[in-house]
Amino acid sequence: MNIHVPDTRHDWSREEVLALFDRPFMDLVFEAQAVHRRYHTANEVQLSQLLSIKTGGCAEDCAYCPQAQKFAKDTGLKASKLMGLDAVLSAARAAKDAGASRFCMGAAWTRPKDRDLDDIVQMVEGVGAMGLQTCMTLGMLEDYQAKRLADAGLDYYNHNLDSSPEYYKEIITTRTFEERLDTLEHVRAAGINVCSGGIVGMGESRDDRAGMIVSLANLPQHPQSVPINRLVRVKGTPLAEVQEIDGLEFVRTIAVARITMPRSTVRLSAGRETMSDELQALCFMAGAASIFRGEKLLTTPNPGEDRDSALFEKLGLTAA
Ligand code: SAM
Ligand code: DTB
Ligand code: SF4
Repeated sequence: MNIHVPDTRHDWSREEVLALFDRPFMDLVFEAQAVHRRYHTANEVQLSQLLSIKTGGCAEDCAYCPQAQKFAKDTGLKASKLMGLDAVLSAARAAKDAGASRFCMGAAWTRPKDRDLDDIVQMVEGVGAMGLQTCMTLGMLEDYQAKRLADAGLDYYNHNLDSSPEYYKEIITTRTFEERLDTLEHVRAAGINVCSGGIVGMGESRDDRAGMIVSLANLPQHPQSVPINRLVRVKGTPLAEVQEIDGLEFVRTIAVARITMPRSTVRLSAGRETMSDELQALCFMAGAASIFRGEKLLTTPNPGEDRDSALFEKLGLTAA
């Protein structure tokens, strides 16, 4: 089947997106790479670095997440308080020296308290002053909180839809899909770039993966950044033993995100630690153009500098 993909649409049906998923693999990946080259620089991959500025002890019950307090006795993850400004700035400086262009700070909160935002604003200003792009992921945001972050110069806010509206309910019971959409609306209205994607490999169906992409692609504006995470199965979380998603199905998900949101940067996010070079190469072929660098994501391992520079060298990729 040949689907004509015009510039930027916001009226995708689940059937259409499923039809993309159903295409012969080579056709799908070829088209994804063609779309990629129309709007983005070929062979260039943007490097972000994560820092968990407040780890664990979270009141939400996201079944994938090692930071939920509910699973702490099984994961053994220790909660910590919000990091101090100096420690955050020195981590950011090290990330910049190592080649990152964006610094993403994550907190295991349902939502930030207003008094936390005073500290957060200083972090945004300090990291931004180093010439790094700034990203925060702090949970749900009210409109006035988003405006404060925008005034501080925050470049991106990450808040994932995580799955389809239906499967979301199987994964998180403490807050709703609609609340997620409200936060994205507040971020967008404040003029901050939206970073929103999801996780695949949580036991969802292809229909759910299509539903997640439809929800992202039919937002009033496509998120500027779309992270596609492959579940990191953490011992002690309810999803620790779930069947791992087939690698080629993961590549298909990246390709479909690429085609449906042509101007967005699709990010090959969590899950690279257990991926072969070949699987990552297919993800780049399918239009992924951003990764997290460094040895750690928020709490789980990531490939690290040596493996990544060897991979970039082998593939002729350049870091941006
Ligand atoms: N607490 C905030 C929130 O949930 O919005 C921000 C931090 S939270 C850890 C950020 C995102 O990390 C989640 O939305 C989820 O998509 C991703 N994530 C968490 N645990 C993961 C895992 N085990 N594998 C893959 N992605 C994960
Ligand atoms: C996103 O989509 N993936 C990143 C970032 N946004 C915050 C987080 C991945 C977390 C993986 C599990 C961990 O290291 O705790
Ligand atoms: Fe808390 Fe975020 Fe983890 Fe959910 S994903 S448990 S909100 S830290």
